[in-house]
Amino acid sequence: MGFDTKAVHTGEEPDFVGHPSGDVVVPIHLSSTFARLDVNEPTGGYEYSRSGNPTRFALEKKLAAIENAKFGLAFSSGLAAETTLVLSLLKAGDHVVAFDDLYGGTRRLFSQVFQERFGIKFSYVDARDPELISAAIQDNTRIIWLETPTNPLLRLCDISKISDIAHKAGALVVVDNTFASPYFQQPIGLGADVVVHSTTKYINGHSDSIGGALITSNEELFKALRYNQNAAGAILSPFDSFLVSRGIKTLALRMERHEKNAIAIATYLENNDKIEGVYYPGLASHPQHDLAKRQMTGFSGMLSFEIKGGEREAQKFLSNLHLFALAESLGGVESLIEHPATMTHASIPPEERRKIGVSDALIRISVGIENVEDLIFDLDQALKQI
Ligand code: P1T
Repeated sequence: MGFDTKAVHTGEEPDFVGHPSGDVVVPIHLSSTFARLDVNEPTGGYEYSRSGNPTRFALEKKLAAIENAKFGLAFSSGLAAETTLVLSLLKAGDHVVAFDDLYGGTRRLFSQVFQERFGIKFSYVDARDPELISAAIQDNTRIIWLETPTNPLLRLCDISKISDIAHKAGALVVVDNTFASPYFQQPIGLGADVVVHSTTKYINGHSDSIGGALITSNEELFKALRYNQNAAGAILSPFDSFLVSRGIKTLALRMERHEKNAIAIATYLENNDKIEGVYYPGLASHPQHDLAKRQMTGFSGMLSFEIKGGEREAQKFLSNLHLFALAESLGGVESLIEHPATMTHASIPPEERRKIGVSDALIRISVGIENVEDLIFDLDQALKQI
């Protein structure tokens, strides 16, 4: 079945037995608990909505289907999904090798919470070079944690190559697939063990729900994740589960438009003399363009660039915009723009940021699905004023 067909139908097949009304959209089951006829057995298969809820389960089935995997789990945020994954797989003394360019909140969770307070160790390496991953692996390395493309520098890493290295060393591979979305990249098929999503972004796509997901085809792993999802309790609500299911139905259409607009904007920026460098995997000038073509089926709608000058010019440019909202987050239908050094990545110490390459002149755009001429007009008038 094609991606777009699964996105519309999976998890929401009309069920004339369970719901004789024949709903073509999964109902929002708000009940926090479920009555039973017999003390020994939950009659309808559900007990309590933290452990299982029909609306959430429908979404979880859809999430697995669109990643071409077996099992999906939905959480109350991307970071809640990440926390549950760490709780499920790691203990004090374990070691993780992570891409050095990660969402700032992920690095904060790793460094400030799990390393400082729970004794789990993290090494950050430039995963563009798989040799650096090999070199960082220790006897106690349990996870290789990747984002590709990365937030905010749009760097890529080779999922299959790194999966081979990790599996030989007995480590699992986690890929945060938020920036590509399952429409353009499916890491499980490339060898990854678990996919992480902030469903807040492309998957929901309308900037009106915070959520996260874990997806795997490994049954043993799934059971551990399901156990800890219930034990720790950071589940997605029934109403948000409905919203995310609805969002997924248009994911294929939205991603096509996000990409088309992003290519046009990246090309415009690359030819503007007030811009120093444009980071977008769809540009032939991107150093990993070939890997992007091999590993992804499209380049998505995220890009970043350096404005000539520095923080002052960046801030002036941002305040000149009318159509782009100056806001954190990404992946919604509306275009957003932000300054990573003071916004999404402010929690990373400045010297660490500089080491990775997140400069004070860096600006990140989440290209929406508006008319691209309007978007370029807005960027152009804002650049002309600095
Ligand atoms: O915000 P939340 O749903 O908890 O997801 C965290 C998260 C995880 N992974 C990636 C790649 C992300 O980009 C995020 C959230 N990022 C932003 C809010 C942002 O503006 O970059």
